[in-house]
Amino acid sequence: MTDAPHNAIRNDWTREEIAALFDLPFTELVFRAAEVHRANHKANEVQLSTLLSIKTGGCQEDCGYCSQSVHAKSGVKATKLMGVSEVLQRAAQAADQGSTRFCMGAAWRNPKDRDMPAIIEMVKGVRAMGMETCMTLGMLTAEQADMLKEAGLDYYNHNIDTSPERYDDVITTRTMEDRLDTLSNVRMAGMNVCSGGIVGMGETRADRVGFVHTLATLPDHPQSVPVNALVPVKGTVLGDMLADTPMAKIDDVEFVRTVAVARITMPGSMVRLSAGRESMSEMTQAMCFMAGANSIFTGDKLLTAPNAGDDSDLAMFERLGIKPMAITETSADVDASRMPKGCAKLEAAE
Ligand code: SAM
Ligand code: DTB
Ligand code: SF4
Repeated sequence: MTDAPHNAIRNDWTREEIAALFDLPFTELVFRAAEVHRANHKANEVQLSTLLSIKTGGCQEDCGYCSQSVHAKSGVKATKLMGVSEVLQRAAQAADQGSTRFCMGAAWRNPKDRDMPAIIEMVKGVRAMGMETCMTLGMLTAEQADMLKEAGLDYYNHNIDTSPERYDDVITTRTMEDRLDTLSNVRMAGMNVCSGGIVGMGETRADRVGFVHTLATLPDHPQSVPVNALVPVKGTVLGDMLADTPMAKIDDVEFVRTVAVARITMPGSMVRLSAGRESMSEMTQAMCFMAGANSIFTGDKLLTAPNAGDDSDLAMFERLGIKPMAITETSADVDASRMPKGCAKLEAAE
């Protein structure tokens, strides 16, 4: 195992090294992750991000976890792309609630060229509010990635979702290679890459090793790594599988381990405790923050699934002594001194 300094960036991690991290005694692993976290980030600050589904449902892809796939019987209704003014209104509300990051998601295999003008207006409008922008619209061509960069998009989210070995059991309509090509287009356009995946889909420890290994050995670490716990949705292949085999549900200790290993192997990245917080205790979330998670999605909804609300998150932060993070260092042109309103709320309460 490596004795490298806590801020050393390595892209040559082996699966054996990553497996050895997962195998550490739990408190030893979390302690090491906390050391790396403290050397690279403000340990008691967590970013508040808001998600908005700008185009819901009716997606042709067959991702086995997703309520928005036409192949799922989840009852999610398909909508058209939301208008620019409604998106900006929702972004303003998010800023008001203290979010410094606004993520817009569309249930598409890929954006069509005719959608790009509206998408670009959304990026420009949200950015003008001083928030960090992220979009997740499916696969991107190099040209579309350049257009989004030009519009000022800070991050593009496209998850690898799971290990290369497990991938084909989860999605058949696009390959892991397709996903890596999109990540390459985003990176080449000069945007920050946001890529992570889902744990708790009935995968093995070896799959979680392969998942982290794939991210940690990319040419550059994704600047942002969302770690989602599967939100089991009735009518999806994986949601139904989990309902039938409750033993497949990931336990909290293993979830925290995954966060810790992501933190140790990708020291400079934002590690985002994403979907699945609703079914986690405050203590499990606190362990995730200890192990290096430094961002959450707040608000009462993710894309289609319910989420813990703003007020309960601020109350949790207050109990844990965590401050909402101002804008992150990776979105260069946004005013770094902007204080989210959530901070003001907390300070007033002190
Ligand atoms: N359609 C685009 C795509 O898949 O590229 C963007 C939206 S998609 C919903 C974004 C990510 O959300 C997925 O890659 C997956 O990792 C995560 N996700 C979707 N449904 C989930 C669920 N039920 N539980 C946990 N994570 C989920
Ligand atoms: C990511 O990794 N997690 C977010 C974001 N990227 C777009 C999405 C979570 C979706 C959870 C299920 C839902 O709301 O439908
Ligand atoms: Fe479509 Fe994205 Fe859902 Fe897959 S995860 S079905 S691509 S919306």
